[in-house]
Amino acid sequence: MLHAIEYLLGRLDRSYLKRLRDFGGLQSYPSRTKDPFPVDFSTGSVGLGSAAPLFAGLADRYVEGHFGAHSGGRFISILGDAALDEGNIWEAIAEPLTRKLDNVLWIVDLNRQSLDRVVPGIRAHELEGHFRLAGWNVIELKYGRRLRRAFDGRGGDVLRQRIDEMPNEQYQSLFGESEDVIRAALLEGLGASERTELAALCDEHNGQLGALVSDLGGHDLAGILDALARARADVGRPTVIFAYTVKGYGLEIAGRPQNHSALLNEPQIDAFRELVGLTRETEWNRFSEGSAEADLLAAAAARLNRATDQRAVTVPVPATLGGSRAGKVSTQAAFGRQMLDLSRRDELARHLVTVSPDVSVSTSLGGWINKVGVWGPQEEPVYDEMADSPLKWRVGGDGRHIEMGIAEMNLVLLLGQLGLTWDFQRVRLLPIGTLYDPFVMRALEGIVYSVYSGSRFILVGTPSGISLSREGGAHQSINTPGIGIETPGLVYAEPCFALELEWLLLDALARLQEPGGSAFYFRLSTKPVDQQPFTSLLAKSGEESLRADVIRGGYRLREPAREATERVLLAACGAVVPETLLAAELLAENEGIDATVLCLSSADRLYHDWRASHLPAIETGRATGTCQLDRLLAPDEHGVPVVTVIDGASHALAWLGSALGVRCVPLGVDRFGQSGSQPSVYAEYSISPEAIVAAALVALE
Ligand SMILES: Cc1ncc(C[n+]2csc(CCOP(=O)(O)OP(=O)(O)O)c2C)c(N)n1
Ligand SMILES: [Mg+2]
Repeated sequence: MLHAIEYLLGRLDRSYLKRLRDFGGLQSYPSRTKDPFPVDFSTGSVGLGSAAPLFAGLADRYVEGHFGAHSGGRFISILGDAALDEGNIWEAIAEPLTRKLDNVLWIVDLNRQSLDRVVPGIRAHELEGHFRLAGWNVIELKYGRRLRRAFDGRGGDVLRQRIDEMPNEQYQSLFGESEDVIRAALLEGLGASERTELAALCDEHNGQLGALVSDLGGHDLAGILDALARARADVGRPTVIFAYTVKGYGLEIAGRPQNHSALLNEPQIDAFRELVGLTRETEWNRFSEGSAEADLLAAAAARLNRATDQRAVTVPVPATLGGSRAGKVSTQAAFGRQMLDLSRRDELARHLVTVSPDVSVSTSLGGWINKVGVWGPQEEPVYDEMADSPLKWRVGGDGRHIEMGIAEMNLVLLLGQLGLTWDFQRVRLLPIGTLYDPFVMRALEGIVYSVYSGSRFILVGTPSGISLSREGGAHQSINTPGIGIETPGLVYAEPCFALELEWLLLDALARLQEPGGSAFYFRLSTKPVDQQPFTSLLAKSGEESLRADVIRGGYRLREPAREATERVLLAACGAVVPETLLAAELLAENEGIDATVLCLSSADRLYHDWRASHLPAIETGRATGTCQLDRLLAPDEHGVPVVTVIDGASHALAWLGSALGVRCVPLGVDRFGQSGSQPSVYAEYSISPEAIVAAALVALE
C-alpha cells in the first residue's frame, strides 16, 4: 500500500515497483535510511515502529514549545493486533508524558490473525480498556454498514449474537466458504424460533451471505472516514481506532491460517486484475490527468513536499569548557559539571535537551536541571521544595530536561525521535539521555531502532561495571562495551579522565550534526580518579596532538623507562586505568619489566579505524594503510606482547592482540559481578594491579 501510494504521489519511480526486496530496490520493511522514497518511520521489529510516532508526537510538542516550529502534521501508526502483545506498546501509552498528545492517532488493524495462526479468544475489550485507562480516545469500528443494517432487521439480534459468540477460528474459516456452509454454521445449535428468524434473514441475503458475514468495520470506507473525522475533532488526548478487518480481504486467502506473506498464484492474480477493472497493459497506469483522483494526488504531493524545503541550521560547539582539571573526579561527576558548563552557553544550551528515566539526579544531571528546569506542558506549583535542597525541580514550558518514568525503552525511543527533529521540524536538537549502564540492554532494541532510523543523540550509560562495587552484580554492567563497538552508527567511548571526556563530548556534539555523523554512547563511572597523570601528560605533549589522539580513540599515557630488556604493552580504558598505571610501576620496580600504558578512549573508533585500514587490502590484495593503532606504537614496540584491561567483558579489547600481531592476555569481567569493596571485587575478577602484573608475566612467558 505504501509503495503504491508513493508511486501515485510521484515520489517513487515506477522501476522500483518490481524490485521489492532486491539489492538496491525497495526494502522489505520501510526504512528511513535505505528506501529510495521519503520514509518517516522505519519498521520491522513489531511494536517499535508503532510506538515511535507517539514519541515523535512528543518531540513535536517540545520543538513547538521551544522554537515555535512543528511538523504541522499528525503522527499516525497502523498496528497489527499482534503488535499489542509487545510490552513496549504498553510502556509507551503508560508514560504520563504521552497522554495529552492529540497529534497522535493509532489504528489497530484487528484481523485477529498474526503470523502463524488465527488468534483464538479475541481480547478486544480488554485491549480497548487499557487504552481508555491511559486516557486515550477509543473508537471501535466493529461492523460495516451492511451488517449493522441486517442487525436492525428481523433475525438481526440472533445474527449478532451468533457472530459475537462464535469462536474466532470458526468465524474466520467462513470467509470464502459457500453459502450453504456459512448458513449451516450460523444456524448450528439454535432453538426452533431463533433458527426460523435467522433462516429468514439468510434467505433475504441469498447470494450475498458471504459478503454480509465478512462485512467488518475496518473495510467500510464511510465508517473509516467518520472515525478519522472523530479522531481529529477530539482534543487533548491521543486516539486509537480499533478497526476489525479480514486479513487478505477480498482474496481467496482471506482469513486462512498460514496466509501471512502468502502470494497469489497466476490465475488468482488474473482474476483479481479483472475484478478491479485492469488489464496487463493498464495495470501500472497512474490515474489519468484531469481526473478527480489525479487532482487529489497532486494536491497531496504538493502538501507533503512543501515541508522539505528548509534545512536545520548547525549549532556551533565551543572548543573548550574550561572546567577544573585537578584533584580526584569520576567521569560521571565530570559529566555533571560539563553539563552545567554547557548550560551557560546560551546558544548551544537552547538546542540541548536531556532525558532520563527517573535517574537524572543519580546520573549527575542535577546541576543542569537546576539551571534549565524540567519541561512540562504547563507551569507546576512547587509544594515541598526544601530550602536547603541542592535540587530545584521546577516544571514549566521552557524547561530543557525531560523526566520520564523508569521504562528505559521509552527513554531511547524518545531520544531517537528528539534526534530526528532536524528532519521532521527542521530544528536541530542535541539530545542527551542518561541511564544506568546495565539497563542499556533493556533498551537495546530501541537503541538499535533509533540508530537504524538515522537518529543522532548521545546516550550516557552510568555508572558502569564492577567499579560500582557495593551495588552488586545486578547493577554492574558487563557486556555493554561490546554493544558499543558492534552497533553501527553508534560510537562508543569510555574515557577515564575529565578532560578526556570533555573533548569527546564536544566532538560528539559537533559530529552528531554532520551529514556523515553518528550517534554516541559514553560509558561512565562513579569511581573518583586522580587527574594528575593526564594533566602532566598534557603539559608534556601539548593539547593539539593529545586531543587528536583522544578523539581518534587512543593515546600513550605512560612511557616506559626503556632500560629493561623485557617489555610489555598495557592497554586499558575507563575506570581501571589507575590500576593499570600502578601495575606498570610494579612491573618496573619488582620485575624489571618496561611497561607502556596505552589509554583507549574509544575502543570502537580504534577498532574500526584499524579495520578500515585493511579494507583496501581486502578489496585489492595490496598492502594496508596506516591507522591510529600503528601510530600509537613506538618503532621499537612492534612485536611486544599486550595485556588489555577493561571493567567489562574481556572480549571487548581482546582483538588488540591480532591487530598488533602479538601475544595478548585480555583481562576483564567474564562472570556476573557481586557486592564488595572495589579492591576486593577487582581482585576477585582479576583486574587488580597484582592481576595485571601476573597477566603481563604470562604474556611474556
Ligand atoms: C519483534 C518481532 N517479533 C517477531 C516478528 C515476526 N513477525 C512479523 S509479522 C508477525 C505477526 C504480525 O501479526 P499482526 O501484527 O497481527 O499483523 P498482521 O500481519 O496480522 O496484519 C510476526 C510475529 C517481528 N517482525 N518482530
Ligand atoms: Mg493481525
